[in-house]
Amino acid sequence: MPRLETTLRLPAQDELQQLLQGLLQPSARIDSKYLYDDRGCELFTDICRLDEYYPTRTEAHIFSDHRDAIAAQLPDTPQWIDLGCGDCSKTLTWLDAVQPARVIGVDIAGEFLHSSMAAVARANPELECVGVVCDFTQHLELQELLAERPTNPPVFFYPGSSIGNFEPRDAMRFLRRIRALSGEHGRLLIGADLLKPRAILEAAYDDASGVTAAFNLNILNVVNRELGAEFQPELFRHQAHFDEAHRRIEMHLVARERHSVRLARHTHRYFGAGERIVTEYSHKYSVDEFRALLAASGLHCSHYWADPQDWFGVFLAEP
Ligand code: AVJ
Repeated sequence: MPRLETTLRLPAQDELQQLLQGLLQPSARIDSKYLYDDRGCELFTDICRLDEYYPTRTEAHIFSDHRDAIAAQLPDTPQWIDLGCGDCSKTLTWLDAVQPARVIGVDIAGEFLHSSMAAVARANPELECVGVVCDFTQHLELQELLAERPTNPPVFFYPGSSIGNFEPRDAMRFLRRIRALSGEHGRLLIGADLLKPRAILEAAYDDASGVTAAFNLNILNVVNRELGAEFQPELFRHQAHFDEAHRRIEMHLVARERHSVRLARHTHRYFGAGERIVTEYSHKYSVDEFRALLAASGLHCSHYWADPQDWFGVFLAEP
């Protein structure tokens, strides 16, 4: 059986305080991590299969077209760290080419992580598998674990353009953390969604069949559960728009009519008609901008791969 380490008790009291504080700001916010409860993970899987949602499919093509060339640039028998591994399906496609000494799956969803690591271990009896449960966007505490195998450099695998969820300053903080854990021979293999015409971007985040709308609205059910709040999802509608100035898709929930929501004991918030809650940013980069972000984080981009349309970029970076 794989090892499972839990470095976070969730949901911690201070996280719930943060959630509440975000909802009480003049411009209300819910952290996008609350999108991913069980139902949210299911809906996100559905999103990845939508015609309009190109990132997952495009990245998968880049990976399968260049798998051996990418693997050839990685250190031998690395420790493969899948950040936000989910069901570990992306990692499974790399095992043959990379031959890692062990796989470390990191995710915030503990039970899910345990069963997916168990499945990886079952299919690869020789492979050492470790699951680490934590909110790695806040606390990536892997130094002790990595130090158990000092001769196997880490390869951090961060696909899917999840980096786009961070605002650039936080992205840099996170990448610096990865750099600090990399040692001399560590590498980062990361996927980033690239700038493209607004219509394509907006359709990807507001699909015709309404899956993304359901995904966004589901966050209110999560908040209701976590906080004991009383949001009525039907009083909000999904909106996604590309903010040119910040170069990001913003997902909002827009109040359909004025109403007041109980958030917690003795705490209500009034929403005017048209007032918004920001639920997710998804930043888009040019290749040069993303290289610059890596550089500002102390990481040098040594190789880069893209699809023929330049819609999505895969970057390999080293300290
Ligand atoms: C998983 C964060 C990369 O930003 O494209 C998909 C999440 N939100 N549709 C993204 C998402 C709405 C996705 N990431």
